[in-house]
Amino acid sequence: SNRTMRPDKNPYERERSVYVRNPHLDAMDEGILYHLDLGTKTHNLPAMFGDFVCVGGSSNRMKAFALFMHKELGLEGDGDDIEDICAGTDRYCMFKTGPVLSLSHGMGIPSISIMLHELIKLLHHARCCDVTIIRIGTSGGIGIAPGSVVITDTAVDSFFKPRFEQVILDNVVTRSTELDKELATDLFNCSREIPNFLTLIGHTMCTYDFYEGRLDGALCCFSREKKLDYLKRAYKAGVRNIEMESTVFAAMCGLCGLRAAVVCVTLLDRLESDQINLSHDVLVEYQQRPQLLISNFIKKQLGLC
Ligand code: R2B
Ligand code: URA
Repeated sequence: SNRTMRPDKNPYERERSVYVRNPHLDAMDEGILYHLDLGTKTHNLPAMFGDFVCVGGSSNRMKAFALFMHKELGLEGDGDDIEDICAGTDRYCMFKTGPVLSLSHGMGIPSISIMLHELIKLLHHARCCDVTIIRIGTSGGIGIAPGSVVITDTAVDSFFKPRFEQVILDNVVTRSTELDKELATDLFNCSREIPNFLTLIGHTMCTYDFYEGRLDGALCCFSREKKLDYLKRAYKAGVRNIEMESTVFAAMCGLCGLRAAVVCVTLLDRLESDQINLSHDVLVEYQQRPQLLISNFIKKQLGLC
């Protein structure tokens, strides 16, 4: 395999396989990854190996990240000819630059969950070991300056609990949402070398909707005071930002043996406002912050800096 050594890792630690936890899969004669437009019979999946997987909501941003990594890793060419591996579908996009796979996941729990099922099967078919997966995204901050980057230690639900409730048939199954603490610490240590913006470790709250907890949606049935009271309780419980994918991401990666992290920039302080009124340029620069941190981390892991 073209797996790279993590220089700071105990070499005797067993490689972590990617587990699919589904006894039916082995009996299937072909594995079709429908929303990625890939399959075991049509593609040589082991050749698409990736040590690092980075996922994020928007397809353009994940393409930009792939091009940025191409440059940062000093790969040949300008990367302009980089191809979308999932070009046959417009549900998600996927790019590979060196050992880094960059994928989009859309917005919200259902969208990222569909992508993760297929990505995890892809990593399984590709016989990947020791995969590090990082979600780089945007979020709303609580009590921190806009533009700060939050590395999630634990993803929590709207009740500030580290759990994800998945409806399976007509049962509710509760899954844990702990993330890899060592990876979060490694990332935080990397951030110390990037002085341009504040990075911190905190809990991330994952909601089922963008607008229902805000004052600026099409529907709202609570007062500004009630909203602030809730967000202050969230802050007290250790929550520093809000987004819409972290709980299911943490739960699925945890169950399937992927070392996972969530790194999101905050676009506003939700204690101050709900409307995102950043200029296009500032928004673009903010969204590059998690990318900068992750590229630094990956280069370190590869022994390139
Ligand atoms: C953060 O930003 C998106 C909504 O604007 C959503 O995907 C998320 O989690
Ligand atoms: N993304 C979210 O989920 N919430 C915000 O407030 C901003 C971005």
